[in-house]
Amino acid sequence: IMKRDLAFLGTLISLGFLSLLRSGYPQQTAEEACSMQILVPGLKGDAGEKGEKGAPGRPGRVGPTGEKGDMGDKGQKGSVGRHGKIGPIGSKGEKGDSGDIGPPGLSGEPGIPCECSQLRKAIGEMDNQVTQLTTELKFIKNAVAGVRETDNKIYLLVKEEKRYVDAQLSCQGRGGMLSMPKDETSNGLIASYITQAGLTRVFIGINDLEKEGTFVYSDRSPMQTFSKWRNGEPNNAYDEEDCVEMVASGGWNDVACHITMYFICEFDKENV
Ligand code: GN1
Ligand code: CA
Ligand code: CA
Repeated sequence: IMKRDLAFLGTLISLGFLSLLRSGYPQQTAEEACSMQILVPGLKGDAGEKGEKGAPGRPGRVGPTGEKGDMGDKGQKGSVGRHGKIGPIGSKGEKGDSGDIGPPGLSGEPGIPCECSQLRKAIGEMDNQVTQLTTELKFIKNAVAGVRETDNKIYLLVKEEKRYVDAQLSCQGRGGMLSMPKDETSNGLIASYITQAGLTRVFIGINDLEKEGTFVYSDRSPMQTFSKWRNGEPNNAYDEEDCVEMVASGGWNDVACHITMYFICEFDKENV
């Protein structure tokens, strides 16, 4: 306690004393009262014993906000979150492989009963018509057009006397070639054609124009194992025989290309 406070305490004690005198002793004289007022502070006493420890004071005011500390260590991984919202529809993917073949379908409804006998009759009549038309076509081909045919070729006798090269050009102009007998069947057919026409010889499509002694067909294909040379042929008589004729017997003979005679053309049926 400071000195000033002690003086103040002294004044208080004096005043308290005065009021005590006034209340408790009303018979006191004015003289006595006046003398009591001349009180002065006494000498300071010896320091008292140290008092007991006071009660803890009130909590102080909240301090200012501290500075931000360093970043702490990374925490542990959290648990998986909830599913997010469904995203937008993606673009169309590529076409997948085709699936396995499915099981067979159900049986169909029973058909309407047909008039089988009538149909058989109609089919029979059509068969007859086909046979008759085939015969008539054969007649027209042979007698009118004057051709002969095998399974895949048609042969035409052209009764125009021409040299070999012109005969070949004539056949090509009709869409064919000078006839090329490459087997016994076609050779025999051409031979009978010549005979039936009452002829003795025709040009066929064989020559050795390119290389003497090497005979090829008019389509430039080489002669294979089949040939029908007459005895002593080919003889290249007079050193000028590079083209070939067929006589009525079906035999072949090399002759000069510049002589003229009838000829037989052949056509592929698939080109007709
Ligand atoms: C014919 O003209 P000649 O008889 O010598 C034939 C030849 C035959 C020969 C066979 C144009 O010749 O090609 O190889 O007979 N010439 C003609 O004997 O027909
Ligand atoms: Ca020759
Ligand atoms: Ca000859």
